[in-house]
Amino acid sequence: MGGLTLATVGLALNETSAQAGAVAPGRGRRHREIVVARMREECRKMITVWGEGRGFRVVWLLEEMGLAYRLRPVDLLAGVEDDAAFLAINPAGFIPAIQDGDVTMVESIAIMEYLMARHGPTPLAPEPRDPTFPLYQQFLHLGEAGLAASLYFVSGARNIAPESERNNWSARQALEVFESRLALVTRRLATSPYLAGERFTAADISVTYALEMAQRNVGFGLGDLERAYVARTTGRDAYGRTMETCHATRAWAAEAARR
Ligand SMILES: N[C@@H](CCC(=O)N[C@@H](CS)C(=O)NCC(=O)O)C(=O)O
Repeated sequence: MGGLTLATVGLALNETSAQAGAVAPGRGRRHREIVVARMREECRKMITVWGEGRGFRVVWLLEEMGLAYRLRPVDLLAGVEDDAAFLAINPAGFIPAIQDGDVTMVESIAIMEYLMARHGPTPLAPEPRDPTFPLYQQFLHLGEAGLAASLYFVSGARNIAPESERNNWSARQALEVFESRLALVTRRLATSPYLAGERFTAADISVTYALEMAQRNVGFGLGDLERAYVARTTGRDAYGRTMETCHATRAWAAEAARR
């Protein structure tokens, strides 16, 4: 399932409109309008992901589940003050957000839980009575609350703060929190290929994103176990398709690789 950007949706509408005329020339404008209206309705029903960043997790999940979606870019670096459409979705101005019909949500992990519950069942989320459920649930949340949230502040200090603040007390504390939580991931990977158990789940999407963030944003050196794990999770077809769709993430990864 390839994601659509809004530009691609526009193109698809134009193509369909042209095709409608080409396939049924006799039926004319009215027929084309009906086809275009149907396409618009299909697009309206499609899940919209606003912004990359942690939105990458959401797109990866959608790709794994084979659900149709479109990605609406949000440029945090340019500033969102003038992006009225986005601020109407999330007045707090952070990404990602999703729209699914009448549902609007933020928080990448909550969004993943919602999508799997509403559009599942899926093997990406073990059932509560499954023996793998407790560790699945733990690592799904640890990926954000323990790892990525801490890294966010290390990254801000290292990449954005004035020189004198780059290694301040809070930045060091955030890095210590990240490293201590990472020890739980390392211990688990010593005995299991994936965090919940033998099978890839959404917990792996959550934690893999944080591990890639550690490498790309702060040049954190992962150990052998984590590196082998990231190679395993990012080797999936759905990850490849997600990278194709997420242009900003691709540019960010390429820039980090050059450094
Ligand atoms: N816990 C949130 C974190 C969201 C977050 O911090 N997003 C970053 C980009 S990945 C952002 O929008 N930062 C700008 C801001 O917080 O204003 C989640 O998992 O979605």
